[in-house]
Amino acid sequence: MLSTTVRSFTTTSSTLLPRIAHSSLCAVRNFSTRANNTNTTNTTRPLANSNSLPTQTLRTLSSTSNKMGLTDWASKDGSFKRQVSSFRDHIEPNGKFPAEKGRYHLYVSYACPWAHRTLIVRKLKGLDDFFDFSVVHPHLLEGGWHFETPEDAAKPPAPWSEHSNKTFPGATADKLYGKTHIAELYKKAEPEYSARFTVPIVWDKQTETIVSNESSEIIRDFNSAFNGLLPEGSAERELDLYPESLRGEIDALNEWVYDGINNGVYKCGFATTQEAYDDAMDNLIKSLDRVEEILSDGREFLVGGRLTEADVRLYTTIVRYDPVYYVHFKTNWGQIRHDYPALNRWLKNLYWNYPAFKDTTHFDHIREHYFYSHTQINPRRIVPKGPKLDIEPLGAEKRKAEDVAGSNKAAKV
Ligand SMILES: N[C@@H](CCC(=O)N[C@@H](CS)C(=O)NCC(=O)O)C(=O)O
Repeated sequence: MLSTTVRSFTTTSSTLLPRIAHSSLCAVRNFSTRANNTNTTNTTRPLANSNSLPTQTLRTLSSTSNKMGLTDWASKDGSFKRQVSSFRDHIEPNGKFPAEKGRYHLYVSYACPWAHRTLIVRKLKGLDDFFDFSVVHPHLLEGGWHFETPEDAAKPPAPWSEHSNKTFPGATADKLYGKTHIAELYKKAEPEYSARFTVPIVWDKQTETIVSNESSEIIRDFNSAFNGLLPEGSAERELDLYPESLRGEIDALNEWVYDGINNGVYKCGFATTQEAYDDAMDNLIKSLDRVEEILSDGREFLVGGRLTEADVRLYTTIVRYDPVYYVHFKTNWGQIRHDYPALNRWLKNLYWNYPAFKDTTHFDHIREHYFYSHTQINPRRIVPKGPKLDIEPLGAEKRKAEDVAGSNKAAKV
């Protein structure tokens, strides 16, 4: 099933933060500018949305970050600045962290769009048997992301009826150590670590440390590092989400999609001044229009007539857009399903036709996380009911067209 799925990606088809301490804001601001603009950087190893600062410098970037509250995400001018990731090593065939079956573990939140990227690529590349993953509870509370206890996780899943900070269907214990919080893993890896405790994390079981907490780089490692261990000729081994010939185009697209859309929705939602919100919204609207224009020729994938990381990176934001961002982050210029027909078609195709996308998309975690966790935006923690459909079924446009035709006919009679 997966093989067929993966194979069809490669055929050409055109038919179709951060709790940043105020004292460290300056440093972060400088770093973020560079981090957000480096998608096009290509040296010997392609860098993805990363910067070239030494890992150690990045890791000790802020000495007081986590003493700040969950809501201290905006800078003094009211705009949101995402923290630069600190752990920037790579899994690579003959590197410090070689590709080996069973050696690594992935820590994710099903709610988080950055972690979601890693789950999609893990599935697409057929890496399920290569490493397992642990899933945090969707409520991001004062102590950061937390796990179910091993005792709770061992119980049969209870029907979920209320907001429970202890258990949630699909959340797991920390499968490696039974720790209660993601923060403990950061401290284990680097006792001096004092920036935010983010997911995703790739953990090396052998040296008991974090390999990387930067999703854009993790997905590139997953894309290529294990190829030599995958069956020769298999669709998963052949699948290349970052092909050499398309790198320039993918990097260029990633750069404005990251700034305007992926991080753009957060900039809208976490803005604390009208001006910062307006700027972020203008950029978001412009960027969504630009994607809509690209997809309006009916293409199935963003770049090169094949599935690439550009689709993966855009998908994890767009699939959250109508259910969450439109309301919670006030990105209400338009809804994907009603106002961006080409983007909606592209989204539905990935979700419904490719299990790696659908099976890793957990709307219950997504909704519960954002509305419950961000009390600076939603102080009463009320989780809205809608929309009626998290995502429209395939063929909805066709049915809508028929409905329109029907009502036109009725009007004439
Ligand atoms: N640069 C990181 C960003 C990851 C990130 O910001 N993750 C958020 C969840 S969506 C997080 O873990 N936040 C926890 C916190 O800031 O305390 C990546 O792309 O991997």
